[in-house]
Amino acid sequence: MAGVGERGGDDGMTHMDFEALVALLERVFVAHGVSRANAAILARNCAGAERDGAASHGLFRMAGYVATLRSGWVDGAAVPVVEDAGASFLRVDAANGFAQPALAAAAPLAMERARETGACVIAIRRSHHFGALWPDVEPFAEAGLVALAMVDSMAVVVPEGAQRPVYGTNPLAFAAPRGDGKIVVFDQAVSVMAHGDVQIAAREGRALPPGVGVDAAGVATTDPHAVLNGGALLAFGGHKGASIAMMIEIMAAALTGGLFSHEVDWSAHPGAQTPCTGECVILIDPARGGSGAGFAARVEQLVEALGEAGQARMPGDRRFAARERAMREGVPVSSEMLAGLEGN
Ligand code: NDP
Ligand code: PYC
Repeated sequence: MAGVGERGGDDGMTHMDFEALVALLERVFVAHGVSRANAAILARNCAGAERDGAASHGLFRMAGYVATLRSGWVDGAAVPVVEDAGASFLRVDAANGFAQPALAAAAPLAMERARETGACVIAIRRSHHFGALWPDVEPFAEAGLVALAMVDSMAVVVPEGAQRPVYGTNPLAFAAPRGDGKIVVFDQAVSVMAHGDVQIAAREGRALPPGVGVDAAGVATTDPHAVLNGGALLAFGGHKGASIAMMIEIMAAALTGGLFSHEVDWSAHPGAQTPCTGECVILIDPARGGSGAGFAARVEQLVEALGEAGQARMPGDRRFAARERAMREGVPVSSEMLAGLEGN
């Protein structure tokens, strides 16, 4: 039976009020040892991905969070420590906790510093990131700043010409203000497909499109199981994407003091799925640039030019449309998923 804030449908889906979904996920996190403060951040992040139709990092991930917490690999109650490393540089020790609470701890001071000095680097180490990256940049752009975020993950991407995976699926997200209080935003893995989407394809018995990955012998395959069991993903754009993967390893790990994707070793923690690596976020105050207060208008001009040239869809458009629909009609959640979450 549908509970408070829920509406059952004929299709076996319950349309949940977003805040009710956040509250449910918070309860799951807290039940598995996450502090209330951290649970509030992680629950909003995961529910937000589901609301936005970003299935690879939505509710599907809850089982992985729970298994990881049970394994003792991550500290859900970690208290991040923000260290002042210079006028435009904050270091954050996430203390083997999740990256999002570490970013939240640094964000107010980082925004202040970006406005005071023109920019601020947030270098987070010893952090677990298991979510979508756009929530780490969107709020900054909504506040008028340009934001770039990078995370390394676990070695599942084979470098161009190499024999084994070294890079993570390393997402890169960017957001900037445009006219009318809107923002431009993109968020993409460096692999042709996110590892989460390969897992979903495997679970649903779907083949992968050609060009996504290789099997354990390095031979191209469309079998998601072959990619997941000893195979590897390819970087988008061949050597060009691989170089971006390398940059993200350097920025998110070497610069922050976190681990490279290939250094993640969770073998002593069966069930662990959240890579403990690092995250680098760079904030820029666009008012310091040559367009000054006209920056957002300049971005809008670019968006208009893209539209006039025939680009019908901007990155973020699909998610924003899904978000609007879900806020109006509720977030669709399958009965099976809902039962699992309610049973913790
Ligand atoms: P997608 O390939 O689905 O999308 C990448 C970006 O391209 C999005 O901004 C998307 O916008 C945009 N886009 C897609 N199609 C078009 C189009 N036709 N025209 C214009 N723009 C388009 O994302 P990925 O599979 O690469 O990544 C999925 C998620 O996985 C991301 O949120 C990422 O952060 C997360 N991830 C997290 C990792 C971690 O370590 N925490 C590791 C790897 C991935 P829109 O969103 O509106 O569709
Ligand atoms: O989907 O590639 C992925 C991923 C890795 C870590 C979290 N998500």
